[in-house]
Amino acid sequence: MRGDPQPTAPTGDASPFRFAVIVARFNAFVTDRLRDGAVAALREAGAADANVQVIAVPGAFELPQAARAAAETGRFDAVVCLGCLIRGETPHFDYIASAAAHGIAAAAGETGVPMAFGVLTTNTIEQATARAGEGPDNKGREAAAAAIEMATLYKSFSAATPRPFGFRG
Ligand code: INI
Repeated sequence: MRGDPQPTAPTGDASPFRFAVIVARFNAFVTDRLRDGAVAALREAGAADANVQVIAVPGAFELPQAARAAAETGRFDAVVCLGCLIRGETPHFDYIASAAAHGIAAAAGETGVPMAFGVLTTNTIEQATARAGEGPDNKGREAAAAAIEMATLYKSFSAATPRPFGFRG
């Protein structure tokens, strides 16, 4: 229903997959908590520690570059991108936010590796910290759940038997 919080994504089974968790250091007091939420969610869903690689980058602007480079190694089934932009803190908030969102979407489309967008874009520090606390409201957790769901979906595509066009049943 409109206005309701997003439904919790199915947790899924992360055990078959390898994840890159790419974290911007800018606003680390928030992004460290997003990272912790994402890693916890992946572990809770069965990902082995050896299959979760955390990669730091300077800021949100660098997320797409690193996400693409990670995907192109062929070593990851999904990439989780984490960052934090707070509007009052930068005159180029909109440019960085747009570059991050479009860059990550383009990298996912062009590499064929699903990428989750866990980049906070808030007006205040309070709004950012509220989305990076412990528990289900942590947007790093939400991004990790999206990555698991998308990796599972892509795996189902590769396992699917091709059917002739128009086949039903
Ligand atoms: N990067 C962020 O991740 N969040 C910000 O709020 C931010 N501000 O305020 O400028 C920020 N800037 C750095 C940017 O992402 C790049 O790292 C930098 O421009 C070097 O390319």
